[in-house]
Amino acid sequence: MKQQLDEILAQGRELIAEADSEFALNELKVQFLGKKGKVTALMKGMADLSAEERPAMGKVVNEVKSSLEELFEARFQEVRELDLEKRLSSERIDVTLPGRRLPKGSLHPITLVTDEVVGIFSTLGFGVVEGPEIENDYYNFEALNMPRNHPARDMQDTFYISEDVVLRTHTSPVQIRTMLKQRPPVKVIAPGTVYRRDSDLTHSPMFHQVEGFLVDRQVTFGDLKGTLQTFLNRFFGHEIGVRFRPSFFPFTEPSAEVDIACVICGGKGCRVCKDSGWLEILGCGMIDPEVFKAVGYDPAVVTGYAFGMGLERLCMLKNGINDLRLFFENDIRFLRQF
Ligand code: 2NM
Repeated sequence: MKQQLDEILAQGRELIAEADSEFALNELKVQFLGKKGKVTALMKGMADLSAEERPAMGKVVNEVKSSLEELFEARFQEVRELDLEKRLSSERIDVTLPGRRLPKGSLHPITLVTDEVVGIFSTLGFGVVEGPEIENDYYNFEALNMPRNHPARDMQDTFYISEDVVLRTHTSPVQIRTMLKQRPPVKVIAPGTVYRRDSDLTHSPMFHQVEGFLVDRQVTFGDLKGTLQTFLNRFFGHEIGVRFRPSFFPFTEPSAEVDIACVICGGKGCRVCKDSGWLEILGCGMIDPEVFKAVGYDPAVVTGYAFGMGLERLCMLKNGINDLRLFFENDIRFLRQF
């Protein structure tokens, strides 16, 4: 029996040294030390020994068993370390490699001019207000001196949601809401999206506007002219020719349309200005007393000016863009240039 044990130990020593994975070692451990293993079988055989032989033999069996256990434990340790080394060398990460860059987006050109226009008027002391794109008839039309049956609110131009609710056709209702909330002096601009039933090469049913107004005692048309000239000079980056032509809006009296000297030909005449040398760029006027009455301001005490401009046109002139549709197609090759 002693000889058998020595053989088992020698065999175990050899096989354990050869095993090169945790899996192989586990299998081997079952073969030697498991319930049906070689060592366990010999221990059971001790029952046949005489009482004198048994203690000495028991001691040898235990020694072999613990030797094997030690061998297994040591080899397990080695195999684990080998495994780790193998993984470290095959799965190595080069931390000095440059990272993968995320593609960077850019702001839409209309967003950029909106921010620029808002920025210029902010330095001139205007606050910025916003309001809903779905508006009550009252704020969009009635309070702006456009009673029912006024041609400007014809079904042709307005998206009606119900009899009394529309998609705002301009940002003026935001001005009305502001006047109803604040007492003069008030000096704000309202940038935003507006909607009109109009769709061709030069009209989109959804477009963008900035409107502004100032109400105080003794505001004059001269104040309006100075403010707009200053704005246009800053926006186009140089002193720019400006002319005011008489016009009509229901919410201003007197009213004017403002032209700038053509930024393409400098006033000589070209295709963009249709050989006139001038480009229409915004509308403006002195706020009509009827509007003041609607918001509870006393027209005998205060006066005010107001103006409005389309941002798509402003953006096209500034960037030499000749097709309105480019703003709404979201072609990445177009957008990337801003
Ligand atoms: C324009 C032209 C002229 C305008 C008027 C008002 C308000 F609410 F104060 F009466 N807001 N905007 C106005 C005046 C807008 O856009 C071409």
